Amino acid sequence: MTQHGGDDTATCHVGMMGLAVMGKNLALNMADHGFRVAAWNRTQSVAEEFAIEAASSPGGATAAKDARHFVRLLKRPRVVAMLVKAGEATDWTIDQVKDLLEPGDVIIDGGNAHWEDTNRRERDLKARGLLFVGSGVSGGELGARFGPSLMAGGDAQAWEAIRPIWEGISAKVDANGREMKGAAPGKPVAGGTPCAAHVGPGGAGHYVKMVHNGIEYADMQTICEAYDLLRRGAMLEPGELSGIFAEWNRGELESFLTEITADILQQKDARTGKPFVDVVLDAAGQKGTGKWTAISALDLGAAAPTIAEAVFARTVSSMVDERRAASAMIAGPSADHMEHGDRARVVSDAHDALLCAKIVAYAQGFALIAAAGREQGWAPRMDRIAKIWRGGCIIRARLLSRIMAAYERREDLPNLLLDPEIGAMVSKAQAGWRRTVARAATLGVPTPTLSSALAYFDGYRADRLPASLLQAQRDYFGAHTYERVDEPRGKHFHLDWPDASRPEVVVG
Ligand code: 2AM
Repeated sequence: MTQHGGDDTATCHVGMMGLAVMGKNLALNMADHGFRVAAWNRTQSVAEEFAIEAASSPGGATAAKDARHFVRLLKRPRVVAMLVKAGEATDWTIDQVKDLLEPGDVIIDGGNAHWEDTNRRERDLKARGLLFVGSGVSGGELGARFGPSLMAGGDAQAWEAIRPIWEGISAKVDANGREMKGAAPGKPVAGGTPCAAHVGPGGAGHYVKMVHNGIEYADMQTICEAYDLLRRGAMLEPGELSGIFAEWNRGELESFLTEITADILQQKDARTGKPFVDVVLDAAGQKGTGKWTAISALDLGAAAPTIAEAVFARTVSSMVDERRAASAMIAGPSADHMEHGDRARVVSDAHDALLCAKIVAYAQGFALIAAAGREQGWAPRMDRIAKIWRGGCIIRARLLSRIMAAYERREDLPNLLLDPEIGAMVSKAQAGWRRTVARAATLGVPTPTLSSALAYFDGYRADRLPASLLQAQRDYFGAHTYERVDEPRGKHFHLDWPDASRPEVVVG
């Protein structure tokens, strides 16, 4: 077998189109697992370089000269993965091969497509007999190289065709739900549960990846708020806080994000010797998946306020100059630190707030996936989603094993907060959560996600909400009608408000 495309026989198990860092790393991962890769890139020299790099791996690779050659290199049914820029580049890349492929062949888009584009592409390709999988790929460059979390959407038949590859290259978790590491980079993990699954048809895979990112926004922001409150409220230094996060990482809060937070907080800036967090500009960036999640929640009428708050918190942070000016003009509360004796309590309360808010962010994310599933007819498998988020991805966390168990106990669980085990965790921790939010409000430390999660929790568990007053207001100014507590749902009334003597009328 040659590496440079002279060989036209179908020797490759999988094709990869788009060999920038994500595509290249995913393809090297495939080759490490013994899959021979046909490599194609818009700029052909990139494919040649890739084949040379992959030559020493068990699978190896063949660089394709052009799309026709690429397709000829693939065993049937052909599996073509693509990792190119989301948007027009994806459509263009599909166009390069769609006329060359045959019914039953599979195209996988592992890019960051919007799920509605994935729905469209799947429909269009199905009309040609081609199977299309929109797969979320999480874990960044390192995840792609050594084990990502893979959330595949599309036909069950397409999943069966790609399953050995997708399960093979994904991250693996052990019996305790912890990510396993290979003996050395490029040496695959033996055994373990794969973090790859079919989560539903059409755009479900990309939808689940989008919500993963939304939860990630909330998860990161809650950590930042706990850090801020402990630093400004309890006068703890970054070095001490690093130790606190490291300790939390040995308990229920164990997660990739808790772990890296402990690392970050002990990092010193080489130039100034200051804590690294103090030299980083406090303006958060965003690429849009958190925003997409919040927009989708609003479109569906699903409540994901904590995820939305996390997006807005980044937006507020990015208004650096305006905040600096406002800070000189608007005073906050005068008390600026805790009693020293309270420290241990403040720290353990912050832990509890973080745990509860994290659970709420997951509850909102899963409820959002369920709502999208109902609208799209996807029947997404929640237990599988929790299962494959346990390794490879940014939100991997101990809590996800509990969430998986909750959905295994009850597949149609309407909200994670209703699971007995998870509900008990929140009950136990809620007093500390409330004290944390109250403390932050008193001190003037912003905690948009910790607070919004608590408001969601109290709203969700409320037997009666002041929406009764709200409906009365709507009926007063707009004759929008209201329902009565003592009449069946769907029966609408209107009161002629300014004239108090007039009786209410039944509207429908
Ligand atoms: P390139 O190497 O030829 O630039 C990530 O940028 C990947 O997407 C790369 O493989 C890149 O190909 C490809 N890509 C970026 N923009 C593209 C476009 N407009 N059309 C096709 N492929 C594109």
